This record gives sequence, structure tokens and C-alpha cells, in this order.
Amino acid sequence: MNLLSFLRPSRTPRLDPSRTRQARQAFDADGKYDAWQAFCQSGAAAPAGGDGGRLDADGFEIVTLLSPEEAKSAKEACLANAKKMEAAKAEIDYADVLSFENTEFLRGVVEKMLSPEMSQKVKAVFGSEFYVHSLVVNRTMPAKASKRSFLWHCDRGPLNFLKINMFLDATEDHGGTTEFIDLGQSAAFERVGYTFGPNKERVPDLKRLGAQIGVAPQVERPELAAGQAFIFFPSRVLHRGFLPSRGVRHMMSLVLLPSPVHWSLAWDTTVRSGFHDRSMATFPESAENLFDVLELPRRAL
Ligand SMILES: O=C(O)CCC(=O)C(=O)O
Ligand SMILES: [Fe+2]
Repeated sequence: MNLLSFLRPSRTPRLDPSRTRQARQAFDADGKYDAWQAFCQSGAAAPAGGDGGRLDADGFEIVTLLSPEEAKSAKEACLANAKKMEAAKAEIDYADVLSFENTEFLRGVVEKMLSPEMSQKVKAVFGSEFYVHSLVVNRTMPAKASKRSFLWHCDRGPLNFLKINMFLDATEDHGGTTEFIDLGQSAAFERVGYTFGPNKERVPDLKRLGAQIGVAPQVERPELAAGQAFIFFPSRVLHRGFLPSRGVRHMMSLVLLPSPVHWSLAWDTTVRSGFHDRSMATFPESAENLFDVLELPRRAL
């Protein structure tokens, strides 16, 4: 670290709008994820009633999915069933991913998370059924420096994918949470080319770049109870993990994608193949591969 970096506490990232546009295009158009969603919608019986609420308007929302007691027993079940707990990326030495022989023991928890009310919300924003594409359980320890997902970013992936990040213990217990800005403000940072930039250009504070582009970021840093979750569009709203300061944060993260079949049928398939446990919130290059994931007859999109 040189002296200049002390004088510039929050540097401005290098921006590349064409890289941003290309990353957006890679999934939705080239990767045919738009066509996949349209295919899933075409089979939907009727447009889901209701609306997506704050999720639809702002791109994120806090939902209560389990009671604190249920969250505690889900955490205990995860810890008891984990065959390994280790850092998924060497440079992130403060977070471990739990891996499991089989995730069927979590079906009951997932059923509670995807209650009729939540299913309705997801179907309203997708216009179709949905399935669990990825399931990740992790734990984050207090650390000094924020890296990668603890710096402002959008996740690479289709425009219309959702994450449900459920906290298995309370912010009160460890000090950790996730910060968000809304869809409208996130779009302004996308237009100037911050979104999907290289990892090394991610920043812990958006104020300085915001000032340059005439946006005063309204950062929300909610405190969650155990069993509460953020449901959000990770490729559309800027977010960053906020490190715990005094305890370990355990989180269960589901990635949802549009589906032509009900999630419980898809679960049967992906629990047997191990896909949702293995996919680690990444996406096949072409959405046509999702037919194979769900073991449905493959067709061109
Ligand atoms: O760990 C967090 O709070 C943020 C995680 C994140 O960036 C994500 O799940 O996409
Ligand atoms: Fe993320």
C-alpha cells in the first residue's frame, strides 16, 4: 500500500460500459435465458395473481421464512450433515462453504421457505413456475478486510434470476448482514459501466463514484432475525455482504430460475443428480442445458 492510497480512502473504480453490456448480453440474449423464461411462461396455466411487492419495485425485499427456533434447528442439521466446511476460494479465508453427501435432509426447510405466499411472489415476478437451481450453505467469520462479495457488485447471471439468502442466526448475534441499493440507483451504476467490472475494481463504498455520476446512494443495511431472508435479483441490484464483527454468520442461499415444472418435481431430479448442491450459483453458458438439468426432453430455444 502506498501513501497515495491513504490520501484517497475510497478510490474510484475503472469503468467499462462495453464490458458491462457484454456481460448482460452473454446470458439474456446469447445464452438464451430470455427465451428459456418465455418458454416457461408459455406453459404456465395462468398469469399468477398478486404482485411481487417490494421485490418487484426495488429489486429486494426482506421476508420472514422460519421462526428463530426453526432456523436454529436448520443450522444444527446443516452442521451435523456437513461432510466438509472449507473456503470455496482461497483468497476468501473468512468464509466456508458446507458440502453435503445429499441435500434431501433440507427438503422440509426448503418447503417452509417456498411457502404458498413466497411461491406466489416468485411466480408473479417470473410469470411462471420456478425451481431451485443452486443451494449453498455457508458460514462467515469476522474479518478485517472485505473482499469479493463483501464489496459492491451484481452477480453474473441472467436478468431474471432470484436469490433467497436466509440467515440462520440473527444480526444481533454476529453483527453481519447484507447491504443493498435499489433497482433504480443500481441501473445508474450499470449505465456508467461499474456493474460486472473486474473483481479488483469493486469498491466498499459507492459514495465517491456516486458523486461523480450524480447519484447519492441510499444504502440499506437491514438487521435480520434468524429465519429472515433477503429475496433479491442479484444480477440487477447492487449489494455487498457486511461482515460479522462478533460471531459467525450462517446463511442458506437458494438460486431460483424460471421452470416449466413445479419446484418439487425439479427438486426430486436435482437432489438425485446432486446438481443443485454442485452448481454453486453458476449458470450453464446456454439455457438449453437446463432441459438436461431438469431431465426434460431437450429442445431448441
Ligand atoms: O454474503 C452476503 O451477505 C452477500 C452475498 C452475495 O453477494 C450473494 O449471495 O450474491
Ligand atoms: Fe452477490
